[in-house]
Amino acid sequence: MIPRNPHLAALKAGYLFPEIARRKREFAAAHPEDPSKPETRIISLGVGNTTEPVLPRTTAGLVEGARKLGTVEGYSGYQDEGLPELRKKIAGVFYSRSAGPGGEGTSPFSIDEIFVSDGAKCDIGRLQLLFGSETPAVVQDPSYPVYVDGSVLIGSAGSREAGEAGGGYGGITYLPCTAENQYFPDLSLVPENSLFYFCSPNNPTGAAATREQLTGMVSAARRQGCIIIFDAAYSEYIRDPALPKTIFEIPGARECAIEVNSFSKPAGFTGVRLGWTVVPKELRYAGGESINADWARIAGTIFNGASNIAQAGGLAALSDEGQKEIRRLCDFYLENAALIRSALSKLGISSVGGDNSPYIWARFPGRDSWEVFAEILEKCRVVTTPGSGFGPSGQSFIRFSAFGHRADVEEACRRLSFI
Ligand code: PGU
Repeated sequence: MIPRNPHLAALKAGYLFPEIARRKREFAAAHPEDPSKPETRIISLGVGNTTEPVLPRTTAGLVEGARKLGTVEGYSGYQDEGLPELRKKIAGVFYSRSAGPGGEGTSPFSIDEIFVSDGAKCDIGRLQLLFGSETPAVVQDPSYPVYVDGSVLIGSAGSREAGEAGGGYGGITYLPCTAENQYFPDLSLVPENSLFYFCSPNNPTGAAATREQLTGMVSAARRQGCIIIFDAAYSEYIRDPALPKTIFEIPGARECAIEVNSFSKPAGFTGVRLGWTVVPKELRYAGGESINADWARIAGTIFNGASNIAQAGGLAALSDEGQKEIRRLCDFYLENAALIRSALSKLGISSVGGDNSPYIWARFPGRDSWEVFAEILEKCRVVTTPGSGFGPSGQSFIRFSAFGHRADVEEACRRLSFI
């Protein structure tokens, strides 16, 4: 018989979000909802899954994309790195300094530096193939669990405290991001020649890094020979104009950063599946080889491109009208976030986030996160995410997601007074 991949054994028991879904199912089975009593209905502010319908211009793009497939002239097959028009549009809309809504100033990126994907999570998994198991990984603690789990799967297993030396495997370093450091890590702890996963606006803390912080991070990465994997999945939630929306606003980032992004959270594409990754041509390995060329090789070998229907929807979402829709959708969720923060504050529970991100990070000093999760589920019938699921520094925190129908969020806020 064939042995199990040993890296699978190094993973923590289950992925965080299915574990939450399991506990919710268990609770629902023990406490069935009574349709005549709305207060018994379970409301989910757990997994960050969008809830509002895709808006009209974007929907029309999806429909048109499907319709074209049914015609001889409009039919298309494999797209590999993505529709050239979409890659050009992404380069123009997200990376031109001069671009306003729908505008495409001169992009610093050519279309062969923009790779369209089926989502940021999928690309984070595939990106790890570029570097192999000997490369140390560094993560913000707390952080989106895919960075750690993906690194474990590739063989970087075994974690160590920040600053400690590794051995054999690359190792994973956790950089605490706590109230004491305003949720931004101590960059002096970043090990040399490591892969630095960084998410801003952050999941789960909601912290959006400032230009000064990111400038410090780019210089630290260049000094230390690191590559930053910058996850900008929530960049469209940034409302403070002083905050950078992409790592490529920082001079020098082209030599040390890869950026992943997604249509999931801004356009409601969590189920449609569409994202992109930017791999600048300047990026090199220690031996001088091109990382961009290898990424094209990997994409061509184990990925056959995003759905052409999703890409037609993405193109529509980036039209002038589509971008207004994105803004509207993000504003709606940010209003939810404000309601949640205000409800928590009235209860004397301190929280951060929610102003430039759809997550609220609430502190329950001295408590175990899973215990608070269970208490909120039992007393309020509201599903949340326990902070400890995002890393050791998440202990005693709860993440509230602002993705929900307005009436559900209002009802959840009302019920929070039961804790
Ligand atoms: N990057 C970050 C930082 C995320 O929080 C998420 C989703 C993704 C990427 C995924 O992007 P896609 O383009 O849709 O692949 N985070 C959600 C969903 C949970 C999950 O397992 O992906 C969350 O609740 O954290």
